[in-house]
Amino acid sequence: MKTALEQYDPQIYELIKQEATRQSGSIRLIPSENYVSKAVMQASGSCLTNKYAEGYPGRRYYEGQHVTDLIETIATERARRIFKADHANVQPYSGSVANMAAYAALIQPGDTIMGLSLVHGGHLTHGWKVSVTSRFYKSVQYPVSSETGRLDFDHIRELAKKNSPKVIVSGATAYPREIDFEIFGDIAKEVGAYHVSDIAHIAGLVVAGIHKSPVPYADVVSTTTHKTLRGPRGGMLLCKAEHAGNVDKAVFPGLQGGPHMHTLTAIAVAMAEADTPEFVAYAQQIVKNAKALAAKLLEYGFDLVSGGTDNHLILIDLRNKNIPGKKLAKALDRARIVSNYNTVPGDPAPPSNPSGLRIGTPAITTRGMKEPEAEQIATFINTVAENIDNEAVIEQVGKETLLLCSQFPVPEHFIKNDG
Ligand code: DSN
Repeated sequence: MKTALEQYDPQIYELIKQEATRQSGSIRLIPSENYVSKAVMQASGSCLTNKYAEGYPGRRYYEGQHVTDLIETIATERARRIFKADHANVQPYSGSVANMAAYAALIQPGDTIMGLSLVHGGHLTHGWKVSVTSRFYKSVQYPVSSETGRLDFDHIRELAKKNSPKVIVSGATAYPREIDFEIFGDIAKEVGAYHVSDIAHIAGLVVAGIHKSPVPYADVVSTTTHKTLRGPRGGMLLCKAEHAGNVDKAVFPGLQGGPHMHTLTAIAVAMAEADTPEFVAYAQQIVKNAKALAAKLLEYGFDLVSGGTDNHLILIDLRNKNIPGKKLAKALDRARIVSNYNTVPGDPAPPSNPSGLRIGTPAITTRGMKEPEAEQIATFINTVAENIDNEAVIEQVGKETLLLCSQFPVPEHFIKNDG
């Protein structure tokens, strides 16, 4: 029997099916992407999308909140429990809004924020020049060390003392090493700044206890819910009790109107999934897979920023291979391996055509792939890089990729892929 979507809008139905097929028939290495479970997908596609719920449980501006209040309370409690935080707000639409809300809760426009430079692995909203965060706030950006590719805390402390920021942001979107949030907390205290920690990428590793949590050392912790945490597309803030009121006000009514209740519902389900031994095993495997992939790439002579990885992510500096990041990303895509081109620290090339490639292992780990498959993927990447202008070889790798994918099915969806 045809689904309602298939009957009503065959064009969109067909496109969703094509995307489902693409997602199942490719090796997705974008480190911020994943596959949610069928349960999360069902909650996300539920009737909660029909409900407005401006405000917070027990304090709404619309009636009919018997269920929404319970769902938001459950989502919040689960988030608080797994992150061991005093307070959680699960309403941010995504990570960028969550970061804006964290700043709005703590400081005033015109104050100074200090975050990791985008071209060294930070996020746009950590004060990068094209982000409104650098218009609303004065922005100071810290780099990673040009020698080690790692955070240089002496330099960060020196910059903080010189610029007296009101907020120091820890966290990254393209940093392959574990971050010492305690030192960030110490530096922030030394200069009288608040510490905001953005753990969007590593939240799943933090919940699983693989990376140290910033919660004890940060005033506010911001995260997305869809990366290693493997929930729906959304954002979340965790904070100390003293900031709870300001954080809530910054999200609503400060930056947002009604929360997306279908997303909150799916976040609740994802937080329950994250509170299981299976999730811990998945998170451990993410890191094992990343390390295996990195080790094999090193064997093939790839230059990795910082020399390897402690987390889910690998940043390849392609300058020694003389291949632009974009060219390799596009060739890999033709071989059904999906990555993203990325700047590397000190990159002489522009962000639109940078020298690096960013890859990660959350999505392949969710499919059940382990170290042998991670090594196999490194071999695929090397074969494509070595034959970057040879379409026949790239096509052959694409066939092998498809075969590998067929052995590791993705979580089911209501619209099935074409195999
Ligand atoms: N969070 C970013 C990423 O890492 O892909 C996008 O904003």
